[in-house]
Amino acid sequence: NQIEFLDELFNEWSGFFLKYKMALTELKSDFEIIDLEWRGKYGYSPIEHLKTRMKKPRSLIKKVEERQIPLTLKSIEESIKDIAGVRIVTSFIDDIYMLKEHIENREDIRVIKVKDYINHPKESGYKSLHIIVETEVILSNEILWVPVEIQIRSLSMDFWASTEHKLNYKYQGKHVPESAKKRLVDLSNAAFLLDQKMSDLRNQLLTNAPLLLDSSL
Ligand code: 0O2
Repeated sequence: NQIEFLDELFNEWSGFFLKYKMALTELKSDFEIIDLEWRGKYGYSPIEHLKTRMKKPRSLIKKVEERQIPLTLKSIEESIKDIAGVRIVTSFIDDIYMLKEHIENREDIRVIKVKDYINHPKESGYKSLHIIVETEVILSNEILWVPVEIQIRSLSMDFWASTEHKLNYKYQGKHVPESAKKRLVDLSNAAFLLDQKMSDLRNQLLTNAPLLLDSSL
């Protein structure tokens, strides 16, 4: 009957999302450990803050429709790699690439694809480094490698992206005026300039007085 069918469907979908939740728990703790290690050893961590998110079913279905993927768990699993997402925000641009290198060197993470929207920004002005990885999840009697999208960006790139997202949300389904699009690109460039100036200042301070790099930075 219908209740049993819905029950079964619900169990199947909850089971499907479980491994992604495990992967996020794993990665969050991995990066929190790195953060503790860096703060303890050097008084400074490249991680300003970190968030995890599971893709909302509505956004998942939208992507499935756009890409014309069959609505089966198997094909969704094979085609969509950002069901689980981690966003790491850093203070400086250099920290983004330092974290990338760290991720590439970890044995419990396999890098599948790197999308560098910092050196190659999107038309919207969006800047961020996206790394699609598979992370190791150890269960009681098996090991899973689960895909996760890690987005790494600076505070100012994050400020731009979240504000732009809110502004565009108001226009959902409607045409965003060209003048507004252009201003958003200009604002993205202005945010990037701030990043570059902060990096310059940091490098200058480090060259003149390396000890200034302390936890208050
Ligand atoms: P949500 O809510 O985060 O799930 P692909 O075909 O895989 O190469 P895809 O999957 O669109 O392309 O991946 P892409 O473009 O590398 O990254 C998509 C995600 O990056 C988005 O997630 C946003 O989080 C972010 N993003 C990309 N472009 C923009 C932009 O112009 N503005 C903002 N604010 N964020 C952007 P989703 O899937 O849209 O949503």
